Amino acid sequence: MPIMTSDSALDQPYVNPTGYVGFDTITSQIEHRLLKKGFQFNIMVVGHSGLGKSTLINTLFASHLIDSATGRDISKEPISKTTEIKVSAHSLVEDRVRLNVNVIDTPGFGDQVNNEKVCEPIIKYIKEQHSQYLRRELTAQREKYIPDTRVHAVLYFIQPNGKGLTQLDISSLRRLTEIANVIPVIAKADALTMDERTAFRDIIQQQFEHYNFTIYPYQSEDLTEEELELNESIRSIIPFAVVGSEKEISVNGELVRGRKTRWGAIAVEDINQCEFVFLREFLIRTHLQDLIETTSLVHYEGFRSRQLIALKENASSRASAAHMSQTSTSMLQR
Ligand SMILES: Nc1nc2c(ncn2[C@@H]2O[C@H](COP(=O)(O)OP(=O)(O)OP(=O)(O)O)[C@@H](O)[C@H]2O)c(=O)[nH]1
Ligand SMILES: [Mg+2]
Repeated sequence: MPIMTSDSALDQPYVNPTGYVGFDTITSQIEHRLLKKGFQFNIMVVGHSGLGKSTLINTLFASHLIDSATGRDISKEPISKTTEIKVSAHSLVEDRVRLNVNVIDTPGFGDQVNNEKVCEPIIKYIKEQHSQYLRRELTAQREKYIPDTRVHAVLYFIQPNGKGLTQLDISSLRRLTEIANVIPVIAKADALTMDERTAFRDIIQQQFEHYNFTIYPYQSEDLTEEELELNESIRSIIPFAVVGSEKEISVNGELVRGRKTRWGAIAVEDINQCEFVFLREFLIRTHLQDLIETTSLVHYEGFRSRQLIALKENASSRASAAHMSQTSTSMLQR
């Protein structure tokens, strides 16, 4: 009997069961399983030094994630300079949903003696997570749940210099966009006026196009009309102009997360003052699952197939070398 492919299954006319079968509960079964397991989301911050990378991560999750491992109440202390790649694991719960977040904080560029190599450890870290996953996947007794440490999103911080990307940005973005979902942001946007931000965004977008960087979210044929529209509007405001703050300030007698600037107070969550809320919605509310899936289906898959092809080629060249030496030995013996 021929096996029905999914395409031909889709072409079949609908069949209405005569009695209740019960598979309409499948969505709640999936939901139950996912809720039990929780979600794993790994986010990395990268960019020049002192751009507010550590601060923004803490603003994003509305808690003092970085440095929280020490267990001290440090929410009132300033964040210290990041000097090495530091991973901190957190479990956040909202309603019934558990979100496990790994934050990978990286040292800012510009402090190292050899700046050309500054991105190297970051690239190595991302690749290493892929190769660890692959190793665990290839063991004979594969684990039921392989812990996922693959980097799902790289928040890339751009200096608000009004001019454009630096050479270091260009070389780093070129490599990062090839192996991970990169989401660029204009850091410390309070340093620019609204008009300056728009002009700066245009320059950056042109540079992305010029250098052919594939910035997340990607074009895909599998998306619905609605998703395509959403992605289009997101692309138009990338890079998000953001402001981060760990402190609360008083705005109209109300305490809100924000900063005092020379132009007055900026409330981080005010959509008229910066795009922090859009970034958070995009990362956590609309694209969290897609970031996780894309990492697995695009970036990891690419890594996996390259590795396996290399392995196969290696094995076959070893086999042919062995065959050749065997043949020459037998010829010599003749
Ligand atoms: N004006 C302004 N200052 C900010 C903003 N975000 C953070 N800062 C300040 O910038 C300084 C550096 O912030 P960090 O979060 O440590 O920056 P970083 O990018 O992690 O720095 P490195 O770890 O050294 O690379 C701190 O004094 C922050 O308070 C922002 O959006 N606007
Ligand atoms: Mg830092």
